[in-house]
Amino acid sequence: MNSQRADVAIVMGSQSDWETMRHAAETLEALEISHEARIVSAHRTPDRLYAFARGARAEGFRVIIAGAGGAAHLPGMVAALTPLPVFGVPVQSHALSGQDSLLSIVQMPAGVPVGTLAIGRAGAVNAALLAAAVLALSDTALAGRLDAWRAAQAERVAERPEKA
Ligand code: RP5
Repeated sequence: MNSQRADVAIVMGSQSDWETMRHAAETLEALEISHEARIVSAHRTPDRLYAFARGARAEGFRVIIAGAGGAAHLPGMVAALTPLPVFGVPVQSHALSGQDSLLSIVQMPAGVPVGTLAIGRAGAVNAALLAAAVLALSDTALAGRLDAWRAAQAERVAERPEKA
């Protein structure tokens, strides 16, 4: 195992996905969870995909967040190749507003699960929060930070709407 290992791998199909997937990275940073982001394309770099997914557990990753758009095969292929939990983020595509991404990721066959999140930023943030919840099961300090994050979120919600 690499001594520089990170708990969470964030993989994405293209540089263009970073604008969405950075929200997962920022949420993990806010919770002080170690993570590493990589571009791994199911279609353009299939050998890289195979090597990453096959080696992810040995690299020390504990959870994988995979984001892709369009014909979004990355999360499902990663899940087929690793026993680690995989959370899929459908990136909003130009042609079909991410509905193609969502359906490509969510309709996995029984036996190969991908926890599929919402399209776009909300999905990226929530994938990070789910990764945090998984890791917090065996990390009481992180569980405390996650509780504090949720409390701060609640605190920011006004009881009444501001009227113009
Ligand atoms: C997918 O194709 C990527 O995940 C990305 O969302 C989409 C478009 O990629 P680019 O053409 O912008 O590189 O593989």
